[in-house]
Amino acid sequence: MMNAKVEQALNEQIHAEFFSFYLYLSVAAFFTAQHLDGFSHWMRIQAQEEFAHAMKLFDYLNERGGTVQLMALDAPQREWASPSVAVEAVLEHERFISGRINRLVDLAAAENDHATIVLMHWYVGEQVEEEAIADTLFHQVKMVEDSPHGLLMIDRELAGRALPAVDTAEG
Ligand code: OFO
Repeated sequence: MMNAKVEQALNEQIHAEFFSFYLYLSVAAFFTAQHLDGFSHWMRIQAQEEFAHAMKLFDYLNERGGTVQLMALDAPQREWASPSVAVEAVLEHERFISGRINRLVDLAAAENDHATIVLMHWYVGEQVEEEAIADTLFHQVKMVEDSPHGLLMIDRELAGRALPAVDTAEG
């Protein structure tokens, strides 16, 4: 039987992960419109990872006997002033999500929900990795911002990103 407060918070986190999915798809569409197909490819993979994060929580709630309650998604932003501003938005969003995850760990601890603490530790580690990757990409894009040649080099590199095996199993 799930703790009601934790159940509600997990449903809100499912919503946040699906919004991340939606936002990153929007960033991918922006990059496609800019003819930066490598950046777009990279963001599509990022979006798929967010979808997997949502589904991992979805499966966990079901396994614990909780009720999944999906909520409406707002339309994400569609335009950014430049590639670096778009990547910075991704970095800021990852930081925002990390804050949410940390608060979820705090809540699970306060409610003595050990299973949820263990699950959320996986998300804590994932956020460290995602913030670091977004931070590196942001700084690299800033470095070459005024050089189309540099931007195209990064674009080619990003085009080679393969979809990592994301563990969507609970726990
Ligand atoms: Fe869901 O991992 Fe980042 O936001």
